[in-house]
Amino acid sequence: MIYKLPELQYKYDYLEPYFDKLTMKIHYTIHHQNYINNINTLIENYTELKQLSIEDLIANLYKIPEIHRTSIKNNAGGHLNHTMFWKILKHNTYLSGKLKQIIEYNFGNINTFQQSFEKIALNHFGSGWVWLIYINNKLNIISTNNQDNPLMGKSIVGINGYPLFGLDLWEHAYYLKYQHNKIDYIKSFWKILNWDEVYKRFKKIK
Ligand code: MN3
Repeated sequence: MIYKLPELQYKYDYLEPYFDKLTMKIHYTIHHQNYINNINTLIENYTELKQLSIEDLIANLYKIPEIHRTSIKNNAGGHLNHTMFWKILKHNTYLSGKLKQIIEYNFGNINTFQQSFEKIALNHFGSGWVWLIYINNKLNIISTNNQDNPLMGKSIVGINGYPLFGLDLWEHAYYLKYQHNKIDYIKSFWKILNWDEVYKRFKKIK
């Protein structure tokens, strides 16, 4: 399988004023494309890996010889994380139904949930992602380093769970518009989080 940049379902300026046009363009056409180019080069000589979907590839990292394991993990993670990220961004969607109930059940209320998410995101040191993960009716907020994804499993991210959504905490995701004001970037995410897509992910795993 040759991994390809997934089509963006909107224009680079669609997420304005929260995520700016130039950041989106660079993030999608340069950063995401680079992860894809790298992973395609890295797996060129591994016939058995070439047949795997990106999800299956990151769930089977232990099968990869150590010499290439970290670089495959980083670039496959980068591709998978960004593929999810573009899809979970949309204006004017709302949290409702069973997902709203389970968030309230786990965190008390939506406000507390959002504050916890923001705090973990803000306190994450260096590059990484913050996630809402689901396992057996339980939700957790975690942050991971670099391009690690919760689907890589406990041995890599310290906990098991399916990622319902994640926010990119790399400076390339926000620095042009927000500079050092990382908290403003994090808070802007709530304005464009696509709850409809998150609900689909929730229903798929439940
Ligand atoms: Mn990124």
